[in-house]
Amino acid sequence: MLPHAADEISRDGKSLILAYDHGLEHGPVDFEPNPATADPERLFELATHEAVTALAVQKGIAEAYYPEYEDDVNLLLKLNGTSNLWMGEPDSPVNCSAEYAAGLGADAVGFTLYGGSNHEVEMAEEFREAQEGAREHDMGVVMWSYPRGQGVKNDTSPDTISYAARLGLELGADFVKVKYPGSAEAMGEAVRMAGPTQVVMSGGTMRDDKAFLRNVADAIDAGATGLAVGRNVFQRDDPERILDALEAVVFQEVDPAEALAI
Ligand code: FBP
Repeated sequence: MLPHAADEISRDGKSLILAYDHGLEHGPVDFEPNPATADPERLFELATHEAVTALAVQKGIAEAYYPEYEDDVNLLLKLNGTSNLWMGEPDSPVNCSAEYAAGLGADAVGFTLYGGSNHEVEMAEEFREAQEGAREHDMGVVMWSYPRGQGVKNDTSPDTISYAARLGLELGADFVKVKYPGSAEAMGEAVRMAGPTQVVMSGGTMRDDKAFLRNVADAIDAGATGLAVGRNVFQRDDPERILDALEAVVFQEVDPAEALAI
């Protein structure tokens, strides 16, 4: 049974978070494959698709666009984020408080933690503030748990991803978003380490439909409860088509090959 706060951005215990913080994290280059997606309105429209349980955006986008969509889209507000222009040790400045997110109507908050970075200590302290603020306002907490920096040799090795998943549990996240560790077995171990914290798989750079859906199905089979995906949806020519297939694979557990034929 999910805590109420986590339930807000799930459906039947599964979640499909559409991530759209790329304008900050990577810059306009991520919109090049599908130029219409530079307009946040396009993503809010996509987020009304039945498969999408929440849209993750930064504060400025939420302020400008969410009022029009608050009845149709669940808002996952990222509280920190960093640009690709930053060349230092991984860090992610906090740009919004949990209180402010609640005022914007957020159902959940998102927070990036770079375990292993020289900035891990400050980031963990900032996460504490975000997590406790979210609890006060009955909002779910999603940790983008991305170990990287000087202390991390391989940021997608099974051991690293298991540790990333465990950080979510230890620090009080409802969901922990991790990169795929390369096999269903390793994903299963990460899920085990996360205990009651739900593991959602990160989308990554764009892959062909079949490979991507197979990867998603493997993660779900291994116990992940969904995914948080950006580029593998919005960079496609027809994002609605992949959302239809994801609805089948994530929520109906349809085989990927069959889902593509739907
Ligand atoms: P994708 O599905 O496009 O990989 O997005 C997931 C995400 O976590 C985004 O929320 C974020 O902008 C991006 O990946 C960060 O990726 P990285 O820091 O690895 O470049």
